[in-house]
Amino acid sequence: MDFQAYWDEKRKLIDEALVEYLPQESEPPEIIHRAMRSTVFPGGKRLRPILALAAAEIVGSDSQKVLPTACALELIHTYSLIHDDLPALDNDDYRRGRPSCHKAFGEDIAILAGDALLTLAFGLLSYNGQMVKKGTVLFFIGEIAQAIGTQGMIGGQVDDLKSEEVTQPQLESIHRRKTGALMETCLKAGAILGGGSQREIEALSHYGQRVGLAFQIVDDILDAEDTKKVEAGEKREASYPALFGLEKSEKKATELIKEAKSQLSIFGKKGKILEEIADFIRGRGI
Ligand code: GRG
Repeated sequence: MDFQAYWDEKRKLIDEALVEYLPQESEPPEIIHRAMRSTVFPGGKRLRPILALAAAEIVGSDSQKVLPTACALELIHTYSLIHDDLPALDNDDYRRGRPSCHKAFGEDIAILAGDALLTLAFGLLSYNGQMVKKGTVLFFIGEIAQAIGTQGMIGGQVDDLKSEEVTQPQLESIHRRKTGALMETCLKAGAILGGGSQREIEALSHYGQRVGLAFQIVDDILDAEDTKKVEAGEKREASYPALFGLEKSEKKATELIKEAKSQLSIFGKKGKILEEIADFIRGRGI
């Protein structure tokens, strides 16, 4: 199966499951359910849940087994976007070409919609206990809480907000926590819940760390090249291009992708899809 067909198939699987998992818009209180659904759908690339499904498959598991968890990871990602767009944080009026959640529903509902998606995600993680051994699910819930809490995504975001000048190690630490930790956890989700060996879990986790950091560096590069943002004087200090320039940033992203792909050698030919996903992250297609 070619890469685009693989992506489309997984995206469909994830979207159909999300339709089921999210409360209906007609269910009271309607406004919050509308706000949740209108941010989750039509949605973005669905990269994080696809990483989870691909990791499950590479360790020989049926991807259906990790579907609720993969969807939970997408809901967590969506919550972070809603909150990040708020006036108190990044103050973005648009998300994926449409009014951001607080622009469409008001700040009060946007805050609550983000909270509700996060809460629903933890419910889904525990629901996965029907398909996977409960001890494994409990262990993974701990992993995800760690990845998105103050030692992970939230901590990285706090340091990004509060730091004025950063050194390379500080910047790398911000990126690894803010963006990389959730992405690494997506790989671990597939590997752990899919029943991978310790060696496989470690390889996928190392792959996740590298693609996670590369993803954020590519995002920094795209931001720095965005003429509208440059003209508006929107320069992010805590970014690779601000610290190293575009050329070095491009080189670093390419190196990380190469390193990520080398982690897949233990899987032989089965590693092809994750190799292609790594290239996709570098090139940001789809
Ligand atoms: C506010 C709780 C909270 C956390 C903030 C991850 C994060 C930390 C905020 C999200 C906003 C942001 C700029 C993150 C950087 C990573 C990034 C570019 C996310 C967008 O991910 P894509 O491109 O989005 O995968 P789609 O639209 O495809 O889902």
